[in-house]
Amino acid sequence: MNGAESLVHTLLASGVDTCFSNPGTSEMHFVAALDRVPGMRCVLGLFEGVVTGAADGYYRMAEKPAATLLHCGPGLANGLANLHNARRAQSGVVNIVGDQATYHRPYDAPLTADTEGWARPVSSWVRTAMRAATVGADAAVAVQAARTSPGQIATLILPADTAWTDGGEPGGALPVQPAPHVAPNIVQQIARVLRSGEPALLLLGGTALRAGALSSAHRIAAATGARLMAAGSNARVERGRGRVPIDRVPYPVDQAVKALAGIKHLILVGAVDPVGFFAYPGKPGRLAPPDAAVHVLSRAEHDHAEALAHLCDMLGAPAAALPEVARPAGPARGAPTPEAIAQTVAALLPEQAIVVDEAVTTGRGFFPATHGAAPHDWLALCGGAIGEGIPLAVGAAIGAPGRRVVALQADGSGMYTVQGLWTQARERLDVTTVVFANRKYQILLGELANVGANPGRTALDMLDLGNPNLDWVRLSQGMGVEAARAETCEQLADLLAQSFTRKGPFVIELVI
Ligand SMILES: Cc1ncc(C[n+]2csc(CCOP(=O)(O)OP(=O)(O)O)c2C)c(N)n1
Repeated sequence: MNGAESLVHTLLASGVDTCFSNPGTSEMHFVAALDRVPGMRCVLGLFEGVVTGAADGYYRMAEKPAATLLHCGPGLANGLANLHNARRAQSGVVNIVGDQATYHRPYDAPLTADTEGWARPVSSWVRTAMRAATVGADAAVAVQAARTSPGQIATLILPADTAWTDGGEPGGALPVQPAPHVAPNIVQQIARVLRSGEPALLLLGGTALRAGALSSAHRIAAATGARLMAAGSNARVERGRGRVPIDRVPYPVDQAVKALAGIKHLILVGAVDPVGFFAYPGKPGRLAPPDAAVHVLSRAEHDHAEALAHLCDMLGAPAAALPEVARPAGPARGAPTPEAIAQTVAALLPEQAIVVDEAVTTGRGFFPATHGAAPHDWLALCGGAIGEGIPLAVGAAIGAPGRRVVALQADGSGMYTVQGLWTQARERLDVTTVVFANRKYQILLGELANVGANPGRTALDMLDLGNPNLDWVRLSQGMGVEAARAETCEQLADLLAQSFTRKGPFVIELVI
C-alpha cells in the first residue's frame, strides 16, 4: 500500500466519504488510489474556489467534513477566499494539498511555493506529511481537527513522494471531543441578568439558529421580555412556518444601530459582539449601544442548544406560542421588485428547501418576507468574500440529497465562480438558481455614497456590468445547465414551479 492509498483508507475510516477536487500532477497517485479504494464520492470543480466553497456548503448540511483535493500552493491559493468564508461559517473542511516531492523542493521548480504559508491564515491545523508511513496517521489527525467543535479547517500537505512510496499505513478514526458544556454558574449569571427586567437581547449565531435551540430561545424571550436576534450572516438558519421567526442584525450601519438601540444587556449565544462590515466616516464600528453590558452565554465551540435548554429550565420558562407570521400571499405579479421577488419565492418554496443566499442588494429584505414560507434552511455568505453562492449550492445539494436547493444569486457575485454550474450539471444536482441580473455592482453604488466619495464616469464604469450584458441563459447552457430568462414575476413563478418538478439544475436569469 502506498501513502495515497493509506490516505483514502484513513479518510473513509474517519467518515470522510466526499472529496471535492481539482487535481494536478502531484495528486495523480491520490487520484489513482481512488480507483483502487472504493467508497469515496469524487466531485470535480473547474476552479478551486468552487471546490472549497462546495466543501463549506457540504459541511453546513451534512454536519461532517468533506475533503478537498488541491494542487500545490497556487491551487490552494485559488481556493483561499472560500476557505475564508468557510472559516467564518465555522465549517469543518479537510484540505489535501499535493505538493512537490520532498527531494524536488530544493530545485525551486515553477509550482514550488510557501504552501504552508498560504494555508495557515485560513486553517486551524496545518501539517506537511514527510513520509508515506505517516500519511495515514496524519490524515486521521486532520479529520479529528476538522471535526472539532464548531468545525475547523485542517490542511494536510502531501509531497508527491509521500503519496507514491510504499509503506502506507491506514490510520483509524480518532475520537472527537463533543462540543463543551457551558458551566452552570454561567447559565445562572445569565438567568440573573434576564430576571433583572432590564432591556436585554439574546443574539444568536452558529448552531443556536437550529430549530431546537431557537425554540428554547423563544421560550426564554417570552418568559423574560428579552428580544431575540440573529447575527448578520449565518451559516444555517432553520426557519419557515412553524419555526421561530427571527430577524438578523441589518447590514447598513444606521439600521443596525437602530435595531439594537435601547439594549442594556447584550447576551451572546454563539455570536460575537456585532460590528459594521466596514468603517464609515462618522459612524460607529460597534453596533450595540456603547453603554450596553456584553454577556457571553456560549462561545462558538459550545453546545448552544444545551445551554439554552438549561437557561430555559433555570428560568422555568414555559412553552410559548409562536408569533403570527403572514403566510405568503401567493406569487406576485408584474415587475420583479425585491418585495415582489421575495413574495414569489416565499409562496413557491418547496418543503425542506435549502436556500443559498448570495442575493446581495436584491435580497436585503428577503428574510422577513420568507418567515411564513414552507420550512427550509437558509445558508448565507459568512465571510463577505463574494463568489460563494454557486459553490455553496453544489455542496449543500450533495450534503443533503433529496432536498431542493434554491440559490438566490446576485449576478456580479455569481461570475466569480460561475463554472460551478458545470459541476451542478455533471452531478445532476437539484439546484434552482435565480440570477438577479441588475447588471451592476449595485451595492457598491450605495457604498460610494456611504464613504462620502463623489463618483465620476470612471468610478461608475467600475461598478457597471453592462456593455456587454452577460447572457446567463447562454452561459448556463454552455455548461450543460438548462436555463431561461424572466422579466416579470409571473414568468419567474412559472419557471420556479417548473424547475421544482424536475430533476437536475436550472438557472433563471431574472432581469431587474
Ligand atoms: C472576493 C471579493 N471581491 C470583491 C468584493 C467587493 N464587492 C462587494 S459587493 C461587490 C459587488 C456585488 O455585486 P453583485 O453581486 O452584482 O450584487 P448587487 O450589489 O448588484 O446586488 C463587490 C465587487 C468582495 N466583497 N469580495
